[in-house]
This record gives sequence, structure tokens and C-alpha cells, in this order.
Amino acid sequence: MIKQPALYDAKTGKLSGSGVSCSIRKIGDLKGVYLDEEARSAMDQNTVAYKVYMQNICGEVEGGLFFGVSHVYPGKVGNEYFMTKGHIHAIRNRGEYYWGLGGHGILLLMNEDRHTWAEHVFPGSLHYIAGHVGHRLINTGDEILIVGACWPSDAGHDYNIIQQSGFGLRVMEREGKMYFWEDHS
Ligand code: S6P
Ligand code: ZN
Repeated sequence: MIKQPALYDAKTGKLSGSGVSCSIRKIGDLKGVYLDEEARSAMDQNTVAYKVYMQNICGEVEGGLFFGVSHVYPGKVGNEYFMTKGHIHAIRNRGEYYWGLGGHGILLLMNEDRHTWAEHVFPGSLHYIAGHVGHRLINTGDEILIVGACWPSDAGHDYNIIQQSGFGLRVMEREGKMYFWEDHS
């Protein structure tokens, strides 16, 4: 018996087939995520900021794996680039792999003491995200930032800490150039 596998297109970052779903985050879903809330609320609330394709075969069980591809669209809210909400895993010790497939951006990482650092993301880049480390993707380029991911299926998402106080750094643009803004709040 040969079973039809799911399909993963590494060029477009699209997933389809068994267990695959796609969630869409629009600017209207991202209240309080960006520094300039006035600029965010003045934008078209239906603008897509990012999409996440994900394959869930096993459910949220210990020992299982989920596979996903994030597509972060190019754009800015005020001077801040489009990005994911960012989270730390609900089961804190669960790690994750990310790898760059298309476009250019930044992976922001933050430990539980709010120490924050960054890695460049580009086609071919590979990122090990240890447990206890919050993570957020930022698109600093003109194309869609496409990033693959694989993580333990019981990891879960905790958005609360980051929703309350963000990361220690924000990725902004000034005179056409990317820079890091230190957030001491
Ligand atoms: C899941 C993994 C990714 C993110 C996705 C969206 O552990 O890290 O699939 O969920 O990049 O980010 P966020 O912060 O909105 O979940
Ligand atoms: Zn994660």
C-alpha cells in the first residue's frame, strides 16, 4: 500500500495535503504588537502581515513533531518592519529548528531574563532555538520572508509575556536602513 504524502514546495514554502492548515494574521489581529499603535490602527486592518502553514499529524502529544512554514510579508507599521507576534513555548524546555527558504530578515531571540539577540535569516540559514528562548521573525526585505520550522508537538505557544513587554529589541528602519531600537520597558 502506498500512501499519498503531503507536499512541501521548498521554493514557494507552500504545504498541502494530509493534516495541513494555514493560519493568517492580519494587521487587525496585531493590536499592541508594534511600537506605533496609532500607525497600526490607521492601516487597512485586512492587510496580511503573515501566514503560517502547518502540518499536524499526531496532535499535541509528548514525543510528536509539528512541521510549519511561516510567510512574513514585506511592509512596515510606522518605522517597524512586519513581524510575527513572537512567543515562548508553553512547555519552556521545548526547542525548535528554523531554516531560511526565501527573502531576508531577522530572528529575534530572548531568554527569560529579557536578554535579546538576533540572527540574520536568508535562504540556506539554519537556526537552533533552544528551550526557554522566545522567538520572533521580522521581514527586513522587499520579498516575502519564508522560514521553515519543526518543533515538538506538545511545546504550545505562550504569547503573554511578549504581548505584555515585547522583546528587548525592536527592528526598525531609518533613512532606508535597518537598525535595532532598545526597548527598556
Ligand atoms: C511554532 C513556530 C512558528 C510560529 C510562527 C508564527 O512554534 O515557532 O510556526 O508559530 O512563526 O509566529 P507566532 O509567534 O505568531 O506564533
Ligand atoms: Zn515556536
